[in-house]
Amino acid sequence: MDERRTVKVSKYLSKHLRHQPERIGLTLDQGGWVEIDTLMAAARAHGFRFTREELDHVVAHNDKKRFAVDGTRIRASQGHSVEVDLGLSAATPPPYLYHGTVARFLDAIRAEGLRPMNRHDVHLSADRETATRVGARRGRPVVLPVDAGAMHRDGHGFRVSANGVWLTEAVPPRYLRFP
Ligand code: HQG
Repeated sequence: MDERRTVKVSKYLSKHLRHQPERIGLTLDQGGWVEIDTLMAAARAHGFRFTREELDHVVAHNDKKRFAVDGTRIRASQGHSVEVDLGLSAATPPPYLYHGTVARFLDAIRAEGLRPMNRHDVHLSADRETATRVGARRGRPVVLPVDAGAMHRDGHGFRVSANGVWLTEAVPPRYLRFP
């Protein structure tokens, strides 16, 4: 399966497993899961065909391991805008986590901290390299270290997704290190 096709199927899955399942008549369960057969039939009925082999390839080789398969079901591991309960348990973060953004957001972030915007949670990375890639989606990346150890001591909850993305509700400005 070539890279372009992998990205195309992955983007299609992200769109319908995270954001707009109703666009192809899908209903996710509370945990965000859907039967693979149902997903494939719904996609086909709405003009996008992919094989089970292609789906398995995307699940296994997707650059961020965005999707998880459990028996006959699939879900996105994180990044939803629709209401789902991923059932992730609380986790103790490393002392520092990193957020990748761009300069034009810094004034707002200085004033109000990091907010989840359209997603459920603020997404943080365990290493600078990943945060740099996240920021680079929007322009020249700026990486903000987050004092996750202090946040955790102060009672802020953290969870970590199946693909290693750290999630928290919000990051107040005092826990951020600005350039
Ligand atoms: C910014 C991708 C103004 C924030 C990535 C970001 C990640 C603020 C944008 C995942 C703000 C939200 C998430 C504030 C935050 N004022 N701007 N107070 N607080 N922002 O896409 O972290 O490919 O929702 O800096 O790899 O960029 O989807 O979050 O620029 O893991 O799997 O508002 O998405 O993964 O953007 O990315 P997003 P994100 P996938």
